[in-house]
Amino acid sequence: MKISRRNFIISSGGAVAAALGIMSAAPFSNWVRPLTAEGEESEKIVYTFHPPNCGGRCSFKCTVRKGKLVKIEPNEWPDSNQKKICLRGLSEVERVYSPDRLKTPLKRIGERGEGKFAAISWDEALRAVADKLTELKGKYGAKSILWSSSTGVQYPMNSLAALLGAQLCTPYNFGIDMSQTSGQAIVAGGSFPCSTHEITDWVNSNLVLLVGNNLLETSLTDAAFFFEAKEKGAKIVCIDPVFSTTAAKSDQWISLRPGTDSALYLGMINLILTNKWYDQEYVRNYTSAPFLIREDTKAVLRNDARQYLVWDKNSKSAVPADTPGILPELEGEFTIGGIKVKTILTGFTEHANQYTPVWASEVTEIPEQVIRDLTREYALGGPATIQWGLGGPDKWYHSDTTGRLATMLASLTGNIGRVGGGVGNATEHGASWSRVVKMGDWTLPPEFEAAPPEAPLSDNVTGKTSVKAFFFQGNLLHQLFPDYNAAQKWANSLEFIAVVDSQHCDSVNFADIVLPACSSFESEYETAYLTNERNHILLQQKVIEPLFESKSDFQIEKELAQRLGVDQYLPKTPEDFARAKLNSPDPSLKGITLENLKASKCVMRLNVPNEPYRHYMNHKFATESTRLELYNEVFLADNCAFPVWEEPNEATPVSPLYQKYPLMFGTPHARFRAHSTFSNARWILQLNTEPLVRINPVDAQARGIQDKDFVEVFNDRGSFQCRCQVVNDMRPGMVQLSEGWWSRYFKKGDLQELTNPNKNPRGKKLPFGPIVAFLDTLVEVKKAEG
Ligand SMILES: Nc1nc2c(c(=O)[nH]1)N[C@H]1C(S)=C(S)[C@@H](COP(=O)(O)OP(=O)(O)OC[C@H]3O[C@@H](n4cnc5c(=O)[nH]c(N)nc54)[C@H](O)[C@@H]3O)O[C@H]1N2
Ligand SMILES: Nc1nc2c(c(=O)[nH]1)N[C@H]1C(S)=C(S)[C@@H](COP(=O)(O)OP(=O)(O)OC[C@H]3O[C@@H](n4cnc5c(=O)[nH]c(N)nc54)[C@H](O)[C@@H]3O)O[C@H]1N2
Ligand code: SF4
Ligand SMILES: [Mo]
Repeated sequence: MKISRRNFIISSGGAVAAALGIMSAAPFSNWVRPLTAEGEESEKIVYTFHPPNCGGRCSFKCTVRKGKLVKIEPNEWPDSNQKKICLRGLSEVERVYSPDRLKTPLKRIGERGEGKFAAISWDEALRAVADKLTELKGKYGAKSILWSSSTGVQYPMNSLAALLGAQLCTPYNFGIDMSQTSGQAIVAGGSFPCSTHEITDWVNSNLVLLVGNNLLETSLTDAAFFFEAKEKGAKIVCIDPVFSTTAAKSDQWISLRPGTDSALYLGMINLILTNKWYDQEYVRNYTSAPFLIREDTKAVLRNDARQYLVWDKNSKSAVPADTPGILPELEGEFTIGGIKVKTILTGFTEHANQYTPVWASEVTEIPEQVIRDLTREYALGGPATIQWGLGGPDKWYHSDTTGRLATMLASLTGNIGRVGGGVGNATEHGASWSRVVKMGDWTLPPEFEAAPPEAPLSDNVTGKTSVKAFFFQGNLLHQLFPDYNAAQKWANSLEFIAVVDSQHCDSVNFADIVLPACSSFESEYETAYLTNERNHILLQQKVIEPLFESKSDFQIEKELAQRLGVDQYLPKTPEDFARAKLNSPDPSLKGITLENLKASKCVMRLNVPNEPYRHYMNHKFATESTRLELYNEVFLADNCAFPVWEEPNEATPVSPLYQKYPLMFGTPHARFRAHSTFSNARWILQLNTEPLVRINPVDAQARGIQDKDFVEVFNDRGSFQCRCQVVNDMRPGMVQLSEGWWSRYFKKGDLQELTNPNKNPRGKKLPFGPIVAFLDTLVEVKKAEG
């Protein structure tokens, strides 16, 4: 039965009822009965949490009737602000039973990528994996096995990687989401991601700058905090080449040429330095501004004891920066022992002279007056916070500089360590007390350790690493490798691939052996996994029995380990694992036990203050100087000790490719999915039916393209075909299609074929490593033939 959108709305009171109504024509009908059946012995309520990497982790109240999941509702939280759910969560009632579920272990019988498999028994599958891994380990060494898992996987089989000595690639080695954070760590120090203030602190800000951050679609569980801040008077400014959902709800939208956020920041820094809009006392005390740069070597001047020197106004001499009672000069040039030096602030001001607001306006295509007004408001109207997205400005060849500059802006204006200030990524619960709790862990004997990755995950395609086999949980090959054709070629060259997933996602097609995992609602064990998010500890429980022949990741790891003879080192049950995580002296965990969690509907608040979490309030920074560093010698050889403007690697009019491929290709995150997860959720596909590549009317007209035409999007790396959507909310010169669509929804090809694999060599010096520049991509579009 096909239901029109109108019928869909008329025939139902709410999304769940509607969806269930539709399903009444489907085989599920016998388990969707009126709720009067409540109280029947066969019905029970189970609490759990939802794990996809949407930035959420909502707590769920699930109704199970006769062993089937029939209803999902938001659970109550101790902190009622957190009680949330979204359409994707509700849609799990259908997706859990999806025809795309992997039902049995599979053995590949066709070519890699072809998707031809034969069902085999668990014993055969596990034996095949264990034998192959043992063989390759013997032949090439354990490092030849690459081990990894998609984001959102609650039980990465990292222990088994360690027991084997395989190369373990964690999200820190993916080259995503940490690019600006790397830049931030260079200025502010530390290896701590997302070092900013909890979003609930925005109510204390006068200005919130959302830079390429579409939180109203990508951090749905934070939407209420956005509106609360706005109601309390924070001015919200959204900087985005697209009039996004978030831009539409902000107080001001500033459109810019994609990939030019650094130029905007440099223009702002120019204005702040030349107008002396910086916070003098803050800059003197907490930043490297008064330190001295040697004219000869460009190094920062230090004494023999490696102490940083400043010019003391009182004694008119160079003294260590932390000498009590001194008044460090912020600006000026001096000669010390025959060496000419100038303060970092003076050097920075001279450096920034080239980045005038007129220049910034030309590069970013933001009107000059807008840059001037924004800068004045940011510098003088604080507290203000810069909140970057992990999609927009983070996935470019030079995104580290973008994060560095944002952090320097906050440093100059005293917005780090100030209530209502901050810089970083608070959305997707990036900043909360949860991030600083020291959880316990399951420990293995010290002789077992996974090997560190030889390269960032996607660099393996160069063939220069020793990898011969790839074992992963999830959709890595499709999601985390740019230039999908090159990734496939590499995958085809490997001796062995095993994939563990609950759904038949694209990466599964490359596996030699496929192991069917449970969904997050299923387990062999009453207690599944535990997580620490949003200032709470959440527990995942068995809601229903494993469907088909699926097994939990825990069970798969255990049974594989048995065949490899190392299972004695693993926890016996997931409950042991959860208890190990709670076994920590951290006072925030006091009183939080599995028993208490179960009695508390699987969600307990950490023992943490009610105040929003705020990083750096003590103004102690984990840099070498313990200050915010405005000049980074580590980049002297790269000619960017002070950050410089660099055009994007590919997506710029100055690229030689631009003549052939004049459109910048954005792949934002969709509210309908978490990456590729929910691509196949049939309830959601009724609202978001197919990939529609977005194109501006100017570019569409120039190519004779009309709304809903089938188009081909292509570059030298690959192509895809799907329908287009002609839209007015996006600048000309770019096209956009949300990432994560499974290949089968395209008429031909896949968007991931087009994305840019080039990596900035500077990336090797970054605290979180090289960056995958997904957005730094040029394409052309034409009407598809046929
Ligand atoms: N619904 C949903 N939520 C998610 C996810 C999901 O897949 N679906 N994924 C989660 C994860 S892991 C991540 S990393 C985050 C990502 O979440 P976001 O950071 O919000 O990422 P995007 O939606 O990719 O991009 C945000 C905005 O950046 C704009 N943009 C593109 N290029 C530029 C640029 O050069 N400069 C600027 N200023 N803006 C630009 C885009 O138009 C877009 O509106 O979302 C998380 N939340
Ligand atoms: N072009 C482009 N590509 C991008 C991005 C972009 O902006 N543009 N964004 C990137 C970003 S920021 C991110 S974070 C990544 C996300 O990419 P991934 O980390 O791969 O996340 P998903 O696409 O959600 O895929 C999760 C897969 O794991 C499976 N899975 C989920 N839970 C479990 C579990 O518990 N056990 C097992 N065995 N399997 C499970 C799901 O069924 C699904 O197939 O995508 C990246 N790719
Ligand atoms: S998909 Fe994310 S936001 Fe939606 S219910 Fe699940 S955890 Fe919550
Ligand atoms: Mo991400």
